[in-house]
Amino acid sequence: MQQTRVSLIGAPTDIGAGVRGSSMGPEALRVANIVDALRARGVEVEDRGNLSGPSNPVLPPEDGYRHLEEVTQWNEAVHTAVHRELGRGRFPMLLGGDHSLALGSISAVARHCRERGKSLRILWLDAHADFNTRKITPSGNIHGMPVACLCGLGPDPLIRIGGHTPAIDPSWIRQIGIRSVDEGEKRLVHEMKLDVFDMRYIDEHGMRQTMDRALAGMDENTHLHVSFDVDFLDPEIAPGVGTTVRGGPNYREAQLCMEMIADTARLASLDVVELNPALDHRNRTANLAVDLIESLFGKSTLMRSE
Ligand SMILES: [Mn+2]
Repeated sequence: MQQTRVSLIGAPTDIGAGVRGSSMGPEALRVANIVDALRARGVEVEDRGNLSGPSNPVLPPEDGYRHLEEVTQWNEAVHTAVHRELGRGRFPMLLGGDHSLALGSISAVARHCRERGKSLRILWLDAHADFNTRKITPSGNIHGMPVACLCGLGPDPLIRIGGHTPAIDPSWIRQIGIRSVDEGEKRLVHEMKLDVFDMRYIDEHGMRQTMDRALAGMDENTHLHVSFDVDFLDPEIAPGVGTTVRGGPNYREAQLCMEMIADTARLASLDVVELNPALDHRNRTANLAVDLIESLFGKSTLMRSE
């Protein structure tokens, strides 16, 4: 098997979030030894350092959006960087930053897949559906909108990133771990027929069956992208995020989720977002994120002989 070649891309901004601090996420992941952990998995790693962009002006919403211009600039930078790494045959790993950055990242992955005739599957690991729009958002924070924007519902500058609107088809997404959805958002998620495995589904069927279903139907031509919002995890194990919602996957469930993704051998790009060191305890959440990323790259907690 060809060696995986990962490029780390730091995007130190909290421009799309309501609570500040995820701008420190990339450095916390580096401090948690993400580079060495990946190398120990036999992965070739290059750290491309951090992208730069506008600072956070901390302004109220304007026409339903907070910081639209700044969010656009950050996402254009992310899009360019992610697309460039994919073109080099490398695995882009976006270290956020808040989840609005998935717009730039996933639009780049989708563009790459169009260019190469690949099909795309996106796993959205999150406590939230991130499917808000201007009309239904309570806050105007764009980190609650990236899935809607990717599906073509959002402000022009954001839905046009990558030059193809919509950037993706809703049928490519599987959302896992969802447990907090705003009222209007719920209706939209149903209208767009998003495939959602919420916590009730995971409680009733277990993580094993959830992942079996979420990963079903891929083949050797599928590019698998994971967008990992750290608030996916239960706050008991992952306190270092700005938007904790109790009742998320525990450590064992999260490990199984990551291991089953690794088993497919299709993972080709990753976002790690919303890690907020300002709210963390001794970098515990960053260490956990790195631990789970190791599992995504094939480190098994189980005694398997295979
Ligand atoms: Mn999110």
